Amino acid sequence: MAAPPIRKLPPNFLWGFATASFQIEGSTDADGRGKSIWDDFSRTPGKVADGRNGDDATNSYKLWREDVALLTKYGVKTYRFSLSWSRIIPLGGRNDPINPKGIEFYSNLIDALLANGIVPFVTLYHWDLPQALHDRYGGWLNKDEIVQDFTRYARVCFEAFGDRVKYWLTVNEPWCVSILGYGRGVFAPGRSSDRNRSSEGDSSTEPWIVGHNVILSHAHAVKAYREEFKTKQGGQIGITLNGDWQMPYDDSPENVAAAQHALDVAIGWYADPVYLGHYPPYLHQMLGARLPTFSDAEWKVVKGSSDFYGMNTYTTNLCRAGGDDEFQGFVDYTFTRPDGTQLGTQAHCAWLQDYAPGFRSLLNYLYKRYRMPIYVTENGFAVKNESSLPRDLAIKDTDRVNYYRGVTASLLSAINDDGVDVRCYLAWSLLDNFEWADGYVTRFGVTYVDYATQERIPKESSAFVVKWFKERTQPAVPDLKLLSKSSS
Ligand code: GBH
Repeated sequence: MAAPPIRKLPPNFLWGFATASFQIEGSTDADGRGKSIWDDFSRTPGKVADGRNGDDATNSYKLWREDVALLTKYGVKTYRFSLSWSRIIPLGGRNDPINPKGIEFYSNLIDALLANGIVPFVTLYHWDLPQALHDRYGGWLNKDEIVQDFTRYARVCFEAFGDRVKYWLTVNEPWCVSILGYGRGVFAPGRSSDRNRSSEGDSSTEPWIVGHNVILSHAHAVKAYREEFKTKQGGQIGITLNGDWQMPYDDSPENVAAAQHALDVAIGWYADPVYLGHYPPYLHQMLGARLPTFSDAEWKVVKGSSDFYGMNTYTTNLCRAGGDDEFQGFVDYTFTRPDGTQLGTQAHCAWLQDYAPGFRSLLNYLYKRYRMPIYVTENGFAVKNESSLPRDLAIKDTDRVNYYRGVTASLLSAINDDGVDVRCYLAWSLLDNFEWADGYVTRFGVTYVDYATQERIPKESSAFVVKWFKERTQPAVPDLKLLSKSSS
């Protein structure tokens, strides 16, 4: 009997891989780049697990042509990367000079992608704030300054690249920017009330202020795009939020409520203002006067300030009421079910297990609540102990293949059976890279990076993802005009 026909993805579905500037570029002092808050933070002993930093990363500032060749070989439709603010405006501010070399670097990358039929999907901010803005006025803590400086930076990028870039993300994962940078203090700039970790910071107020300021900065960048560029350039712009599926530990009412509280703090904190025009009631209840407020004029800018829902997701948590972690909404996360079994295969990071049904549930939840087309802008898995294996074994990344097999099946069901409007799927990541506070030991790439030589070697997961999407979408079409230009 003939095999049933393969179920397709919608026409024009975008798929590909994602990266971020500080995680791959290296060359932190090349061509007039200014410092970012991750430069010195990652060089400070104790901040990064393996004691390494972002000075080299995957050397993509120098090897970007190899990265484009790899993407071309894979045959992706799109590539998501982020711009380094401090390469483009080394001191970051609205009156500071633009660095032509920074513009040139990204301009060449964009041309090379287009020449190979790859749609550039560009993030403006993936955590590498110019150090000068932090030193000058406290960076994200200072609303009036950061909103203006971020909006000007965004304008410079729309002006320089918007003729060729039609997909923009303003900020990547504001929960991480706020909570990890200004609450737990595990990410740059490393502020926290925990005096073992940081000499400065107030974890009870700063993360909520930073989150608020990120929302407003994002919204003003979108307003600038819509008013000054969109008609001419015709692109789309939005924010992308981290958020894992939160499942009640059991069906007790307090744990069912806990799962919703976890969603409210991880996702609703940002998504409710941007898509619905208010903060989640639970956030008001939890924070009282510590939750900053928007004026009516600000709400007008914030509400509706995203053309799509940008979704980064990795795992599912089982949620139980209680615990003292405000940053999780006073909800305890576990992977251990009431019967003692594990939710799924454990990754190298403690926070990640493979549970594909959660991916489908999250898509359904977000689509029902926010009613926006969804772009999955990150999703991936770090195989346990991958770095301790010789590379010919590491590239046989069966746990990662299984992870992608599960989520792609969930993706297809969400689209075809549940009617969720998903238009893009980006796997994290194109390459193993600088995994922030985890250093280089945790690997998320579908391509292995041998850090001694910077050689890139496709893992089995890349073959799985590529084949799966190629069978369900139309091929990428090179821009022949640009092809001759970029090869000359
Ligand atoms: C993404 O964040 C990032 O955008 C990307 O740069 C990164 O490389 C990738 O994931 C893989 O980590 O409670 O301190 O243990 C994913 C969202 C949210 C995952 C916070 C880890 C737990 C942090 N992250 N979460 S902690």
